[in-house]
Amino acid sequence: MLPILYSFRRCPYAIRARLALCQAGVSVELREVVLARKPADMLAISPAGTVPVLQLPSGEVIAQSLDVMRWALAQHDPDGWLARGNTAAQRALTDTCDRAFKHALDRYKYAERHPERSAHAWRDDAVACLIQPLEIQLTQAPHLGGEQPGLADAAIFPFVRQFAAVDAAWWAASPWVATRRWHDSWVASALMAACMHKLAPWQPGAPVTVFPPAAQAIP
Ligand SMILES: N[C@@H](CCC(=O)N[C@@H](CS)C(=O)NCC(=O)O)C(=O)O
Repeated sequence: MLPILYSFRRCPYAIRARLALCQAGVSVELREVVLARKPADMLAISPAGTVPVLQLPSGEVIAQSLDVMRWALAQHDPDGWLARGNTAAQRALTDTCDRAFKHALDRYKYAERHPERSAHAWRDDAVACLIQPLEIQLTQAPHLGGEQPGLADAAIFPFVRQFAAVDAAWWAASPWVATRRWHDSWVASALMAACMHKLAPWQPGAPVTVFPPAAQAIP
């Protein structure tokens, strides 16, 4: 019996979990969720109802995306992501991504729901808290992990991807050259391609979808 991952294709938390599972080559049963119609099986194991949620064969439930990443890489970590992505500075940057940056990103993305400030004001907040610090780091080395990516790169990238997509023309002309290069290399990566397959929403009794696709699994 495989672990079961409830996931949503476009959710940045779920993308980071899938990136780590794919990097680790740890197979799970992937269940694509529609957030407006969460499956009862998922709510039964995780009443908070957020994705990703991983249910292990033992019954243990891992309901935080960073914990899913660490669990996967603890099984198999071929490129040393855990060691490369675990400095205090990287943890602080990941925390900023999940809190202040996500807060500003959601308001930049849906500015019409937050008329108290302009979209540009939210974007400025997002730049100040995460994009500028990222740019400083990524000017010194191509990845947060150094010459190679690590845990923090994979944890933060899906959120920057969302940020970049809000206004792609602005992003393409922005001064964040090193961060754009880093972002583009992740967008073009085989790992992302393997993580972004479109799936029909899961329903009870549906055939099992194994993730990652066979080529990425541990032989
Ligand atoms: N702290 C959680 C946050 C996960 C989260 O908030 N996921 C969003 C989707 S991107 C969600 O499931 N929201 C619940 C909903 O929209 O009903 C984690 O790291 O896994």
